[in-house]
Amino acid sequence: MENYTTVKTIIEVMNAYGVELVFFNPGIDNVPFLETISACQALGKKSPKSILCLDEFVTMTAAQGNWMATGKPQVVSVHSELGVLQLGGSLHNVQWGRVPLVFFTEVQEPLERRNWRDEPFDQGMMVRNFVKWDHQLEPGEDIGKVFSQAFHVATTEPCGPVYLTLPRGVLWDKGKTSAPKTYQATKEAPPKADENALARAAEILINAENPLIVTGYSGRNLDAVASLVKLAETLAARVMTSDTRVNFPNTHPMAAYLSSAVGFGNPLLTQADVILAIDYDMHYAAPTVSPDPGAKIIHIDIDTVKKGVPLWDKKPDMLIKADSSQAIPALTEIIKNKLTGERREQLKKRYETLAAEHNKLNGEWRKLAESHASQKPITSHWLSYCIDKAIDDDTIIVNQTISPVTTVAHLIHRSKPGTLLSCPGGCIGWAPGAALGAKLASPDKTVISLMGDGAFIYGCPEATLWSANFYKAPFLAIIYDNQGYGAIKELFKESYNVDNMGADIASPPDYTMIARANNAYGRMVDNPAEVPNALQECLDIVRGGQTAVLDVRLASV
Ligand SMILES: Cc1ncc(C[n+]2csc(CCOP(=O)(O)OP(=O)(O)O)c2C)c(N)n1
Repeated sequence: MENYTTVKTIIEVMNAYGVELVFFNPGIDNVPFLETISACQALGKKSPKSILCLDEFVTMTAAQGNWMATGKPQVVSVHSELGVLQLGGSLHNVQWGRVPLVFFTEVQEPLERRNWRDEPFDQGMMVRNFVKWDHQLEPGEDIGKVFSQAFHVATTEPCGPVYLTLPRGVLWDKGKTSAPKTYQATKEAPPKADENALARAAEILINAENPLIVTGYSGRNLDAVASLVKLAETLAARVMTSDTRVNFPNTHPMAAYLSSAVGFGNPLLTQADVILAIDYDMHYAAPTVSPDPGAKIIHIDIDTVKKGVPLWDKKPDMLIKADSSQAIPALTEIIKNKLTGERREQLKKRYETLAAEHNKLNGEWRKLAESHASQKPITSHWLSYCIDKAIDDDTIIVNQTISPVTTVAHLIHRSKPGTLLSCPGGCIGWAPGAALGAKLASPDKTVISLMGDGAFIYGCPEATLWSANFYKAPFLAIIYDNQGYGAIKELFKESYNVDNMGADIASPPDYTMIARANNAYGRMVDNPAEVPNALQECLDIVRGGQTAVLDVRLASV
């Protein structure tokens, strides 16, 4: 084992922060690092395990999936300038996902390289819009301190990616072995909500006639799911959850359902008199639905600055910076103590009305899906309904469906914390890589990724399936195959009433052959009657240790 002293220090810091995997794609610069962790593994020394991904997009996407399933900080190692460029939109996704992740490369040498304005080449600039911190190691700087600081920044809420660049000489350093230093993770206590602010929020919420709780990523703390259930039950308030996580079980009577007849728009948002937003971002492509101008907005978030994404373009009436897993139970306690007997009775009635509405809408969605049982081509309703029937409560759904997203959200039921992971960012191609990362984290669970045909191709299927096979991390990929970029076509139709803008994946590739070429099982179905059996067959194969791709041909949109 070569004695790369810098690399050994980096590994010590990773061990201190509990890093278990390094998702990598190699170049000459990360050879000492990869060589050292391989040697550590061979010698039974503590170090993260390396996972080779054949495309950089997959490294970072798998790290995101792995973090969402484990909560552990992540490391990505790619090749210099070119590796970083190839990360592409996966970096946008980890930024939106607030993933505690450190990635590092060699700085492109020679260091004298200049741009056209004769300024020194600035490698960190490539990613500066997407990271919490980037830093180029200066001569004489203590590498252990720099890496410790990188992890501290990345893992402090609101978490996010950090990029370090190291001159080649530093990475290849074989200095004298000094006594090994030990490092300790520094952890800041997350902010606690101000009690007076919570008391004021409680008052507003108790008096609301039509409150709506909107949540985005509170379910990253698994305990926050049960406490949000208690809050919703105490207040008799509906909860509209993003699909990023199980923030709130969509099986619960207070889970906000929309009518299947509603197209664009969201009446719940426009009708609410008080909105309690918890850990919520406006999505980059948020629909143009706004709350009632008179509605009061209370916003509890770990990230109150939001880097220029104000909620519905409106300043909240109350903004409370807090760790929601602490703030939600504290708020519930205050509400419980403030509720009069009379108000309790009124809320009980409201609860019954809302629960009846939830059950009615749930029934309508199911009936609609059942009515498609023999409809050809297969509909996304029937497919989602069949998936719901085929999975157990512990199955992890990794979802990046685009045009059928509302159908998936209403028909695939998730109640256990941690059993739904979706992409908070906008870069397509996330589901296969994230499923790989989630399966590596949860070898005992069934992992199913859902995506469109466009997303499957963006997701570097060969690279992802190769790693899934090599590292024995089998998952099922289900393609909602509408033979095109459905969402874009729908937008075009809506805006310009044009039916075909040329965004069809006409004469689609045979996705089952892509699967087979990578030692995965592949099956295509176009008959609705075959969907339940095909799902069962693929699940049996995945549980038997082989990745499977199920291409479900839907109507082209
Ligand atoms: C990397 C990237 N390129 C382009 C887009 C723009 N875009 C948004 S939705 C979409 C269509 C996705 O197609 P598919 O995954 O098949 O889902 P569908 O819309 O058909 O449901 C595209 C191209 C994007 N978000 N990310």
